Amino acid sequence: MANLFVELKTPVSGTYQQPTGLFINNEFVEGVDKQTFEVTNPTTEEVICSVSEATEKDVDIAVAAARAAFNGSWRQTSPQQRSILLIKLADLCEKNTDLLASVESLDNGKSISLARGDVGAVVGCLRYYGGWADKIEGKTIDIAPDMFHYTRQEPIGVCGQIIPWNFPLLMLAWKIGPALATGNTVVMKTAEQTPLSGLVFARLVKEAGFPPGVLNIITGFGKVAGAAISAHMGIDKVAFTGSTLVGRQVMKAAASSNLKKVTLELGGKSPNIVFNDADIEAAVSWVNFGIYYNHGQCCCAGSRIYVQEGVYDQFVAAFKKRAEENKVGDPFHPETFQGPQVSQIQYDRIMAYIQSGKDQGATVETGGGRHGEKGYFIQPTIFSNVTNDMKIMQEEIFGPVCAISKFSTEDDVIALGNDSTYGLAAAIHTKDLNTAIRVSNALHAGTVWVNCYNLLNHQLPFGGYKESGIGRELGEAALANYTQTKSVAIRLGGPLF
Ligand code: TXE
Repeated sequence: MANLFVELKTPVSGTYQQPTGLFINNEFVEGVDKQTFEVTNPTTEEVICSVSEATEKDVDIAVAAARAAFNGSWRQTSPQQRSILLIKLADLCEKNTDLLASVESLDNGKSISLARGDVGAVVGCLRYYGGWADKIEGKTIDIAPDMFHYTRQEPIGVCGQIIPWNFPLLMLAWKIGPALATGNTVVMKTAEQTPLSGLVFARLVKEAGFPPGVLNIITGFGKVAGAAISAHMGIDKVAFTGSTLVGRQVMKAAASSNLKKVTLELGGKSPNIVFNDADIEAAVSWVNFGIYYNHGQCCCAGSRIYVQEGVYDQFVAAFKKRAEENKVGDPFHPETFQGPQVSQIQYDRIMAYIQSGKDQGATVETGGGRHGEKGYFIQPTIFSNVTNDMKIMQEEIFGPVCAISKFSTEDDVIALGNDSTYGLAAAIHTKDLNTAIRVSNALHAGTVWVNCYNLLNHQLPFGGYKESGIGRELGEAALANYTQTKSVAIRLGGPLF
């Protein structure tokens, strides 16, 4: 039997035991084929450790565990007990904030301050859905005096959940929170780039006292384990966050297998609009945060910046200065804002987009190259004089790169803002309430921020219009993704047919 723990060290939490197996039935186990893959530290480009690689056979085992728990122990767990378990898990995450955050920084490259923020959001999300667990209610519907009708909101069953690497722990919490609160069981596949924090989290799942099989966390590749989840006949629902390309594949696999329910949270190319009457200093600050937060690796990143002609020059000069002040470097340094991109592949993709911006004639205001010599670091980059047909204005770059363009009228910017296949988020900076409401109503986006950016909260639904996704995460809205309505009609007497 292989040792499925390895001793690792982080600059913040010191030495800890990192699990490396698949978490199935509350135990860490080797994959059936005993395959493993290497995990790379994006700051140093060195291998951190290897973890188990799940194959189709392991997905089968995890699904069987989740099915047994769904039919057995979890069904017998009352809603109030589910609530207590989720809140206990939140408490354990809070207690282990430094450990979880530092594993996240080590593996993903995000700064330790952002990683601590992520853990805080995980805690809030789990507590919030813990609060919902015993408030899932049906209705009585009065139809006829000799009948009694009511509805029940029942869990869907075994849920497959596939998450990306940009917010490894937070995406996990967003997905398991509503799924477990409503009585489902889960097979979660974390991203191959960032498997470590999910496995540390798995230890806390066991410590919190969840019955075996309720939450299984497996590590592996999308094309193998992810595809096996999407096509599995024993999975009743699949929830996916990732690229639009793979989102389509997940939906196709769901359709051609057992028509499992599908929710998708996909990419974005969100417009961030600055009007002439905006508080420019505040707008600069939010635009900077909107694009460079999490190194631009946000599905809702404000990557298309439209500035009205009266303040264009002033805004561009101030924004350039601000972007150049962002601290890029070692994620474990307390003042770092931007660490490395997650992987060599992402680094190369982003650099190719930067090159395409240069080739298509946009102006590089700042950045446009590598930062430092080692690690996947990219300079905060601003392109100005960008037109809507350019690749950098249309495609999701998912890095610290934004495109600025000038506009004249409100109608113009609404048309430009909506000229995208995506519709995840948008923002408006103005002091005029009428403008704020009119434009936010007109934009095709699932979230609109006014005079701020990236302020997500577990109480507020989040999700995409158009090709940015299907369904909503967070808030009460997410519960609908994980329940199905049963109508019950009881005859109280009356005539026979
Ligand atoms: O995403 P993938 P990648 C966007 C962003 C980024 C691009 C590529 O633009 O540059 O996608 O990133 C699993 N069946 N977003 O390649 O491949 C995979 O293992 C089932 C936006 O990393 O979509 C991982 O767990 N699953 C996004 C997850 O899908 C499959 C966040 C995401 O990987 C699979 C991430 C398959 N065939 C990237 N192939 C957001 N919305 O926030 C892969 N996966």
